[in-house]
Amino acid sequence: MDFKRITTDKETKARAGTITTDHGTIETPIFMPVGTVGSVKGVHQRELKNDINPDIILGNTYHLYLRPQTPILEQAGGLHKFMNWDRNILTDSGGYQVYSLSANRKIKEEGVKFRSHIDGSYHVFTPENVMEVQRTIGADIIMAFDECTPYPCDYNYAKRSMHMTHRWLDRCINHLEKVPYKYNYSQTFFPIVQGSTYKDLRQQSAEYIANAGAEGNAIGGLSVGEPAEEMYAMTEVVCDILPEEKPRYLMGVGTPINILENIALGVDMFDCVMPTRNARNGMLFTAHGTINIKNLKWADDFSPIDEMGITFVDKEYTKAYLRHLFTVNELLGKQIATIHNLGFYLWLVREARKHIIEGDFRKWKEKMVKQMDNRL
Ligand code: PRF
Repeated sequence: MDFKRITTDKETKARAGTITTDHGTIETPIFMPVGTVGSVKGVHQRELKNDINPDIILGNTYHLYLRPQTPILEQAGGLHKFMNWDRNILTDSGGYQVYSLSANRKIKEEGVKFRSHIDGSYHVFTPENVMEVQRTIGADIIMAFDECTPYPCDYNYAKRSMHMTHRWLDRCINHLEKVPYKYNYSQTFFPIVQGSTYKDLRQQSAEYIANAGAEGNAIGGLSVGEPAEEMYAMTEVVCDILPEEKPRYLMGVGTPINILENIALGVDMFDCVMPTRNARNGMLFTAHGTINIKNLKWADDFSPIDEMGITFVDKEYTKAYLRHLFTVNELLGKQIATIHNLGFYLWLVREARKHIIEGDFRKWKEKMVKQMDNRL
């Protein structure tokens, strides 16, 4: 993997760059649509590519390990082939989903024992087996196995957990050396900073992670319910320590405003279920604020979904029609809203990149943050 910084903003810490892997070049900052179980929910790969056009999407080790399971992915020749996606994929390690979804999880030094949220069956994730599963899934970027602490989190728990995440990191790295790539392209490994909302722990963790010398680094444990100001404070502390010549990935963030604020702090990569999940509940993100398309006020609004939108749905359908689809619970409504929201998120990061390169990112960001903080 190769990361090139094209521009570093003079007024903020924002960067514009490119990440190149065997599956192509990713322009950063980037938002990665979430394709948890090997599909970006409700979106054809063809629409994803032609209309939304992200350079990279995200998959989840936890879900893919449970279904279709690794032997099927191996027979398919990896997730790219299985789902017919020839651009980049990043897989999360399960170090978050196992805590948020599974039942009866027991966290020990060895790993996490948990029960599947699907059928209650017992499983164990260790740093070692999670690396093997990620080799088999075959994403271009694979993540360390970590513990994402909840918010709020007692200081002593956060500290013990952070040290365990660091020991798990060493085990991930040792094991990866023993397990070769499965397919004819390489994989890049990203470790994850933890430390809850404690500045000293975040500093310690960022130093440990930076020392691991990986090709890119991630920030975990944020956007778990803490106030946005605390998240930004932690991102700032960590970005000051993580090497500037390597990409930084802030996991599971967030709202359009969160994304712009964190880009300003030096983050290059984001993922979040918000544009896809909220779309399925009728929430649309636009440059002028959020819309709840189910509201009565849209019933006779025959204007396009989003005059400024970049995807075909924005101009081909009206708000009144989309509201109707939600009212009668038609699948198509969720699909249209998902394409709109992902198109908007990708537009937002591309605009951010353009303004970083042009040198007026701070001013543009301030205007956008104000504008997007509305309910329409
Ligand atoms: N760890 C991992 N994945 C994650 C997170 C984390 O802390 C988060 C936190 N917002 C989202 N996804 N492995």
